[in-house]
Amino acid sequence: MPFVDDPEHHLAHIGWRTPAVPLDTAGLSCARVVAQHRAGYQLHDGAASFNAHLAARFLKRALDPTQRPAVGDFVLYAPGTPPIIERILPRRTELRRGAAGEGHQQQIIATNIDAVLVLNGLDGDFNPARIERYLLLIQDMGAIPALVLTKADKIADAAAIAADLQRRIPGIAIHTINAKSPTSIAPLLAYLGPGQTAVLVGSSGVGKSTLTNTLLGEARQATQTVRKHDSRGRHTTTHRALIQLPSGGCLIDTPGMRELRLTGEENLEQGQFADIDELAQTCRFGDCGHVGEPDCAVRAALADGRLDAQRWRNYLKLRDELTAAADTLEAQMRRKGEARLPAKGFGKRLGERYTHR
Ligand SMILES: Nc1nc2c(ncn2[C@@H]2O[C@H](COP(=O)(O)OP(=O)(O)OP(=O)(O)O)[C@@H](O)[C@H]2O)c(=O)[nH]1
Ligand SMILES: [Mg+2]
Ligand SMILES: [Zn+2]
Repeated sequence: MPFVDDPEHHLAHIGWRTPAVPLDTAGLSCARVVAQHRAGYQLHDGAASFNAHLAARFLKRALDPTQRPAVGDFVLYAPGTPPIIERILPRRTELRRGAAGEGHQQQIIATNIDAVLVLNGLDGDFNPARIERYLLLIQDMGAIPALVLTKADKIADAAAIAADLQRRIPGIAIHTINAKSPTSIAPLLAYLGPGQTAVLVGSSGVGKSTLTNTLLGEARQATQTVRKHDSRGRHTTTHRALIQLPSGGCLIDTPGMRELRLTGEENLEQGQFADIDELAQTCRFGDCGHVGEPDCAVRAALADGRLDAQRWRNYLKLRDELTAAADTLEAQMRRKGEARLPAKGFGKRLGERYTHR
């Protein structure tokens, strides 16, 4: 970590946690990326926000987009008109998703975050399979995942739905809220103390910006009603924005994601699906396909209700998708001549493990 001169401790107000040590940063200053839009980058140094441009090397077309500055990054910039972003400081954490298209495989959603709050609406948006997909993506990134069920004020049995869901995703905190009510959202402040950064993710219309505004205590982010017939949002938020909260924490509001692709580095053997993997290992045949073989532990668990049928179907779907994504990622790295395994170190073994489909 390079040393950063922050005599006034301003950076602490924008989520900087390493003790600032005055030393040579070769005429560069430090700030955090708080927004990125068509017009360029917006930085904040804890005292004020300002626009900045990227140094030429970040603009090379061949550059992997994950190596460009992203919202949440601490960067070193050369002061001037305009300020020029020269370097990205090492990221504490990164939230990535798979990217559509041929070229590059992954996309950064946010960096240097401590908690990922996954929002799901208790209206027509409610979707446990999508929640499991989000949790899989977050699993090994080093931030705490938590689930936020919004619009609890719109239905009668919110607590029962949350309890059901908790059985499906044990070990993950679930908060059931009305995003418009300051008292209702108070438990979320636990993720947003001084120095902490949390990111809000979820489909359009779930209430990410509504929650942001309630945490802020003012209507800064635009919000819009959802479509009546299917509860879908209207893609109101168009770029990611890091916002300082009165609680001392930082919150990143994001645009609703249309599609949530796996990166290819996720791990189905550990985490929320570990029980299924364990179960499958007790089938009589080591290569059991779980489709009618004798002494199949998975079929037995499905039959007596120990394994939820919808959860099993989602597992199979995610497994197939993960196999394909891992293959693509591996091929891409081979093409680029990169010998290293993906960050989470999973791609190689995946093909071997899940060949029996
Ligand atoms: N009753 C109720 N309405 C909510 C709640 N949360 C959000 N809403 C409403 O849902 C609509 C969509 O909320 P937004 O905050 O714009 O949703 P978003 O997740 O930011 O959507 P995008 O920016 O499009 O991704 C608005 O009309 C909000 O008032 C809630 O907990 N209860
Ligand atoms: Mg929004
Ligand atoms: Zn089996």
